Amino acid sequence: MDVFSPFPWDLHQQYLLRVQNDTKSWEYFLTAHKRISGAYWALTSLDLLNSLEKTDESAIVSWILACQHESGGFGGNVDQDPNLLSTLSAVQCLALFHRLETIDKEKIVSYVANLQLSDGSFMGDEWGEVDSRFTYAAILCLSILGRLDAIRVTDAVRFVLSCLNFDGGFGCIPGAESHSGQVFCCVGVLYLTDSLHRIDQELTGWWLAERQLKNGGLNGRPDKKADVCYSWWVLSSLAMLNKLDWIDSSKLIEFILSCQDLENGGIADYPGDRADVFHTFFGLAGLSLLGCPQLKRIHPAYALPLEVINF
Ligand code: GRG
Ligand code: ZN
Repeated sequence: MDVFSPFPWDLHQQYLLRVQNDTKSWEYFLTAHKRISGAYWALTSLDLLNSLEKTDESAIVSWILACQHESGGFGGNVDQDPNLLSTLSAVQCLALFHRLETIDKEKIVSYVANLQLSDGSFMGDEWGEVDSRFTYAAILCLSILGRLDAIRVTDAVRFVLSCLNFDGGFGCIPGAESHSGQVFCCVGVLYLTDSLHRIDQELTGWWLAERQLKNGGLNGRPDKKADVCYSWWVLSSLAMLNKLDWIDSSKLIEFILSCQDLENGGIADYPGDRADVFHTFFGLAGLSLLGCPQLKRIHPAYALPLEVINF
């Protein structure tokens, strides 16, 4: 029997195209300030479904370019201040459309490099919040642009290692509780900088594998409930550590499939809840890492289809 069944990829494609164009919905209004990240989740999902050509590439690219500021950074929408996470999303979207060659990369590089602090960490924007998420965003952005040499990589790695906890997980800053989202960011930085040998990969692998619950789903930290987004944050971390087989993949596949809306398309955070674009991406990306034949393969650290990263 096909373990990836039922998987109505055409319904998921229609769902993603529909929500992109539904400018009157409440969700559209609520997410207006970070639309560029929403665009990244939706466009990457469509690309995984082999359907990127169904989008209006020139309109989307023009809008992305209109979100860029003089500093080189991108805002979450045309009227928003620049920040590192939106800048990463913009670069990822441009990479999906193979449009990186048409922009001024050096401006983006200088925006990112200017956000690095003396301890190696990165601020999310000019206001100064520090979080290991921002180190990942900076390192990935510069990896995609081929300009890791523009920052102090050794210091960035040292900061990430200072976020490592005794349990093998990572937090958002030194001393903060381990959380799967942060583990993804920190393992991602170590992977992209060839530094995974600096941690006890078995211990981190154990912390990640223990996120699987009886229902097959994964949680974000101990004693929390399973949620489809961790099929990305946890599973991609295990993939970077080469330990995907440390969890029961058929049970996870079953959990993700049980979160699908089989009538209208899309994937929810847990069974019976309402589908949204983010969890649709996390579900599809998880299924891609698990080898679903109807999806393109995704890269666990770049969070883009493998064929986009043509090094
Ligand atoms: C390109 C894939 C990609 C990411 C960009 C935004 C980002 C970089 C990383 C975010 C990593 C992160 C911290 C993810 C966790 C998000 C999440 C589901 C937080 C929920 O935390 P709680 O405490 O939920 O509300 P739990 O499940 O712990 O109860
Ligand atoms: Zn979630």
